[in-house]
Amino acid sequence: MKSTCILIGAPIDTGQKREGCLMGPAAYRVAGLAQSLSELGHPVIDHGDVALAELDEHDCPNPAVHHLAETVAWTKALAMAGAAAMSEGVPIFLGGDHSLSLGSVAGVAAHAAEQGRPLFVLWLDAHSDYHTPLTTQTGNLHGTPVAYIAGRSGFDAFPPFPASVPAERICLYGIRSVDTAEHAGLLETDMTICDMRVLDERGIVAPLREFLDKVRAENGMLHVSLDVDFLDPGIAPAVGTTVPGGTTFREAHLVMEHLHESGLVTSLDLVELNPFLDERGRTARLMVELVGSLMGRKVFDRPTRSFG
Ligand code: B3U
Ligand code: MN
Ligand code: MN
Repeated sequence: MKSTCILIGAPIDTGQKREGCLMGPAAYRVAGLAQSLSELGHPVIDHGDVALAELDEHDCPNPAVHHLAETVAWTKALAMAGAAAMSEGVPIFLGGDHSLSLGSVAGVAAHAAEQGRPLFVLWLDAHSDYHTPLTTQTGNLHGTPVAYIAGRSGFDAFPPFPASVPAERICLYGIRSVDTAEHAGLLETDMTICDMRVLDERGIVAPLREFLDKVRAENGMLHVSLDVDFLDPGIAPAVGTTVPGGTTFREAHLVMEHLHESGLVTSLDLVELNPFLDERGRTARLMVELVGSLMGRKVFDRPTRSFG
C-alpha cells in the first residue's frame, strides 16, 4: 500500500534574517511536488499553508534573539498541524526556514508518544542547529531546533517539548559548520554525529545504514529533516547560508533511495529553500526530485537486485 502524503505549507522566514523563504511552499508546488508524488502512486492531500496563530509577548534574556513571539506561535501552530497529519499519512512540511522544525517535530513526537513508539530524527544539514535561545549569537532561531527536540534547557518561552528525543536517537548527517557553544554542548551527548569527515572517510551509505538499523531494531518512527544546505551550493544555490563541501547530486539521491528502501520514514521537513536566490527553479526542482527518490522513484527496478 502506498502511503498518503500530507503537504503542509509553512511559510516562515523569521528564524533568520534573509527574506525569501516565505516563498518556499509556493515554489515546491510550482516545481510539481504533488504531481511527482501522484505519479509514484501516492495519494496526496495538500492542506495549504498553515496560518499563524495570534502572537503572545515573550521576553528572552539574550538580546540577540529576534522574532521570538512569531517563532513560538509557529511552533504551536505546526505542532498541532503535524500531530493531526500523522494520523492521515506521511506529513511533508514545506518550509520555510529551519525554525519550522521546532513545531513539526513537536507534533510528530506527540503522535509517536501516543502510539508508544520511539521517535528517531535524521538531520540532513550543513549545521548542527544545536543552539538554544540563550547560546545563539546570531539570534537566528533556525539554529535551535535540534536542542529543543533533544530537551536542552533554555526554551522557556516555548511549549515544553512533548517527549524529548534521547540523543542516541538523533543523527546529524553531513554537518560542516558548528559553532563553539554548539560543539561544547554536543560533546556532552551521545548523539550520532556524521560530519563531513566521517562521510568522506566511510562513504555516504555505511553510517546511514547503521542508524537505520537502530531505528528498525527498536520499531521506531523516523522523522527526516532535510535542509537545502545539506546539498553542495553548486547544485543547490537557493539557500541563505551556503556552506561549501556539501553532498553531491548522486550522494543525495543515494541517501534518499536508502531511506525509501528502509521503509522507516514517517515524516519529512523540507527547509531553508529561498526561491529568491534560485536559478530558474533548479534548487526547488532538485528538492522535488529528491523527495521523489525518498518516496520510491528508481532509475531501474529489478526485484532481485542486491547490493550486498
Ligand atoms: N550556527 C549559526 C549558523 C546557522 C545555523 N543554521 C544555519 N546557519 N542555517 C547560527 O546562526 O546559529
Ligand atoms: Mn538547518
Ligand atoms: Mn543548515
